Amino acid sequence: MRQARPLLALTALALTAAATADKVGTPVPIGIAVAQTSNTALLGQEQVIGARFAEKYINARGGINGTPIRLVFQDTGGDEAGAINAFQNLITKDRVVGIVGPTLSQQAFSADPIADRARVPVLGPSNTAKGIPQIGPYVARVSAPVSVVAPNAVKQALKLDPKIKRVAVLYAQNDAFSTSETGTFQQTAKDQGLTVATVQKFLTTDSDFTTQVTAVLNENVDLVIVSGLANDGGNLVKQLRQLGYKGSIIGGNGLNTSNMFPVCQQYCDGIIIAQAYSPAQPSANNQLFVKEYTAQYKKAPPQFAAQAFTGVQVMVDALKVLDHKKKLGDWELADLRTALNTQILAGKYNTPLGPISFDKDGELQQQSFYVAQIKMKDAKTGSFVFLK
Ligand code: 1QQ
Repeated sequence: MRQARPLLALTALALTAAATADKVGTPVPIGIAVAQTSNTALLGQEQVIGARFAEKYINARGGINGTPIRLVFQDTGGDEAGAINAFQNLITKDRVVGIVGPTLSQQAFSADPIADRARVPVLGPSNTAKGIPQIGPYVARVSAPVSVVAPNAVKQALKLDPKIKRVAVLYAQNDAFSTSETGTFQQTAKDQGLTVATVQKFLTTDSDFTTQVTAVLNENVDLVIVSGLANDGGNLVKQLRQLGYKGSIIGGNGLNTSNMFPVCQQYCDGIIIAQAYSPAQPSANNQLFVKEYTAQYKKAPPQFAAQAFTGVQVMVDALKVLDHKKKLGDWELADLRTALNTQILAGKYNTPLGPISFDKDGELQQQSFYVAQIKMKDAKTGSFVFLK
């Protein structure tokens, strides 16, 4: 009983705060819930950079019609519990108007329903599994689904090597994105007339892939397709090469970061990865974004940074419209969250991804997709080279 008292007091305090502070804060708080720790941070780090850059870029241009934005970061870590905790903090403690996050689809299927029930709009910056926008009316995404992005990699691999016939497909069975993406890869391979010689499973927590690699080598395939995350995927590619695999390799979206280079080192060389973003996308908005990003970070923006930037931009563009109807500081927070969700889905946006909009479910409508290939200079340094 003695231990329960401070808890009760805290709860009472929190309730009082929620009851009184129901107007929208200024600067306007926007939540960013991505992985800043765990292996998933290999992917989340680029999202932190993209979001931070958006905050600076947008506030330098007057924020929301003169009112600055303030990003509130909550680390999701790499699992569902971390994402749920981050979302709950953003919704009830930080009182954000909307959330850009989480990093993984696996996390989104657990955390997004919480925001949906609280009527807080969520924009997935990198959730590409089938079914994400269908989680609920408050869930949309700026990351195109695997069904649209992944087939481009297979077509490009066949362009580079038209003799490819036999394929091995591997995927992380404990990850929602990986199981979704492998479905698309396997279907695309069949549609392209390829033989799926073997399908191998692993876990995102695995580090030894001897069993899977041996099975692949036994099948004499000329293409291997990997759906996993950055650390497991990087180690898998490395062990494939070390044990003698010489053919083509496609990596899925979970391998789509230069933060994987320290994992697979020189063995990353040649991996083909489909892209939902290209620095060469010709819109004026993207070219200005690329120019300023490159000036600050001395390299072109990677996909996850561009998508996180886009998530923040979409929230801000929608808030600008609402602010014209009624000054943001005069809105009740709950009303603004609901209006923001409606406005996000109604708008058209000129972003680094090109012109985008959403369908009624919150699914992204985007026009152009790309494919890149990793080129390693040595064991440490490499780059993504966009293919024609
Ligand atoms: C998802 C993904 C991740 C690999 C992106 C970080 O696409 O979980 O949906």
